Amino acid sequence: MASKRALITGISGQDGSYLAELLLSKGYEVNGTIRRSSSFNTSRIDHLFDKIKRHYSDLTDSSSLNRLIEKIQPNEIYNLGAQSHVKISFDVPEYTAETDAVGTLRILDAIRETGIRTKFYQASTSEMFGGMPGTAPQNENTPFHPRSPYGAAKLYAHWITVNYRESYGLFACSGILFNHESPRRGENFVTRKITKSAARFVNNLQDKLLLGNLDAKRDWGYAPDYVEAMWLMLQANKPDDYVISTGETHTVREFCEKAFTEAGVKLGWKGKGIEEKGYDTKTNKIVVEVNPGYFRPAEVEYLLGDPSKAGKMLGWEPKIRFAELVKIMVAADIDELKK
Ligand code: NAP
Ligand code: F7E
Repeated sequence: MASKRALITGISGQDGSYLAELLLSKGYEVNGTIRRSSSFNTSRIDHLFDKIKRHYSDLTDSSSLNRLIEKIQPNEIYNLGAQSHVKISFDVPEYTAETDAVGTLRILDAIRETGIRTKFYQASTSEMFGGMPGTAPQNENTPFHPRSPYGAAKLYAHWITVNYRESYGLFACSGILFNHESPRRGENFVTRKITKSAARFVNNLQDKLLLGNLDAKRDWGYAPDYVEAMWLMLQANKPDDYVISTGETHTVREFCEKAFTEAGVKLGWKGKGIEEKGYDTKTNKIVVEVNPGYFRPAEVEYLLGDPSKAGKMLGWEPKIRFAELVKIMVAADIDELKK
């Protein structure tokens, strides 16, 4: 008999899959929501097929959420489901708000209405800070200034989580997580796009990598470390909000250099702005070009998190940092090609 029951929205995503593995290793009964799709969308959790319970649901559908919460009576709910792509949120702002903002309210209200005693984790994000000049390193007291429909929707979800904690005494935590990556990262996020391209480039499967803003700085951590922080938040004596990050920041350009170095190619750079190009210093072949199509209407230029509260209160710290993260991701993409 499992010790605790968990419900994870977005179990088929990067974090959902790692969190499911972590909770299974701790003896939980793991339930997760998946969406109906015309093509398979469960590749990250197929290896857990007979260990987890999967349920069709959607964050835009209150009745399915109410029914599931009532039926499962989870001890812990992790709300990881989201339209999580910042640039795409400018194209589908209303859907992003429905899923990421109102979807969170739907779960909180289902908990309140049913009166079920459950702990709640909200997947908040450093995008809520917006990386405004003079605010780094960002911590739990840094003012918010979202720069995208995604950031704005997540900020509503953050505050409604805090509000339901303060209004109704729910054990509800908001984890303000900075970017975290892994070999399971979606292929249209910049890190995975780069590591996959580096692997393909050295195998003569790809000629060029087209990127947007090379100067943006991110505090990139490792997803399996970050799902552990989610769990720790729900094991604390009292609910609270925490920044989770590595305390190290790098540009997209640096990520590129490191990834190509891992794949065996030393990159050099020439030109400025949209004319900037990355080239293979051995052959002079152009490898990276800037394509303004990847620019965003408003950019978050600089993120650097201060995770000291999580260190002090939860005993959490990142195990994997930038250099090792890039190494893990490039090695995984090279291995993938060998298969
Ligand atoms: P991800 O890989 O994009 O996974 C998102 C999950 O949400 C997927 O399972 C997706 O299902 C599901 N989903 C999308 N729309 C939904 C809807 N309408 N109803 C129900 N589920 C829906 O994201 P991630 O990187 O694992 O991130 C997990 C959570 O943390 C997200 O809320 C994200 O916004 C947040 N976050 C991520 C980071 C990061 O750096 N990774 C940092 C801070 C916060 P499909 O598989 O069917 O698409
Ligand atoms: O962009 C720049 C881009 O899409 C990172 C999500 O998980 O983390 C993620 O959001 C940076 C940006 O992640 C390309 O302009 C350059 O400055 O990998 P990304 P993100 O927008 O930081 C936060 C914490 C979340 O919560 C989100 O859910 O890289 N960039 N060239 C590019 N970005 C992409 N995607 N593609 C490019 O070609």
